[in-house]
Amino acid sequence: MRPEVYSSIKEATEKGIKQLAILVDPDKVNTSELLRIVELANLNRIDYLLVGGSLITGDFLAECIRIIKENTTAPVLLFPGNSLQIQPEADGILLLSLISGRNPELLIGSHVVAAPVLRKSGLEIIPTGYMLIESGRLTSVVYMSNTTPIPSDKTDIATCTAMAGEMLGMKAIYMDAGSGAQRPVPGKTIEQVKQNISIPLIVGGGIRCEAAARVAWSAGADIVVVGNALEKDPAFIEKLCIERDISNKVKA
Ligand code: 1GP
Repeated sequence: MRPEVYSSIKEATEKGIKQLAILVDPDKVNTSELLRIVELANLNRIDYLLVGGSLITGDFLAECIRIIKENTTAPVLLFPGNSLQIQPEADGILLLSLISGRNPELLIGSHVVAAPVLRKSGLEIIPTGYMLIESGRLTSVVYMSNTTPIPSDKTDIATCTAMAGEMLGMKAIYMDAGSGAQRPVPGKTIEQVKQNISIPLIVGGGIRCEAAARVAWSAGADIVVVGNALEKDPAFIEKLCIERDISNKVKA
């Protein structure tokens, strides 16, 4: 049986090992593009594959997960924009509570509705404090969640929000500038948050070059998530993995 995904995230975090996750939005890839991404993910020993989107309009989600599962041994985690995206074929789910916002549906309401489905699914549940950070443009996730993101220069608000998430029992914090963000989460914000929590810190949104991933990892992100940039250039996976491996060697 596969060890729990969260245990490996936690173990790597405790050892200071930097990890990389690819986000696949099933609306943005076809089968051959997906197979190419998975092939590159395998070749470069990607740590995790996330699947989901703020709004999925096509019908490729279940098939997308099936194809990924058939072609890789890397853990596949759902990163759902809503409870329609729950798919038992994945290994686990980042069960997101949008703690940066004040929309009760996304803090607890939709989780109540999803709870029996999740229980039956057998998915590994990873309770995740999800924080949106303002990024220079109105992203889909901000619009769809009907919440106000944390201003990117308010490191104190971000830090207190992450601390509260940990105190409430979240097992990870995900700071997201949103897919296609103009600006990624600032290094200073990542650094402050990391210094004040002990659970794994996931950071994503708007990371389009190795330098941006390096900034996030060196500021304290345990897992960097990249989606959009790979849809345009799947070969970017290799550059990101080289950067991850350099970050890990520098640390060792
Ligand atoms: C979005 O953090 C993820 O929720 C990834 O963002 O698509 O901009 O890489 P990008």
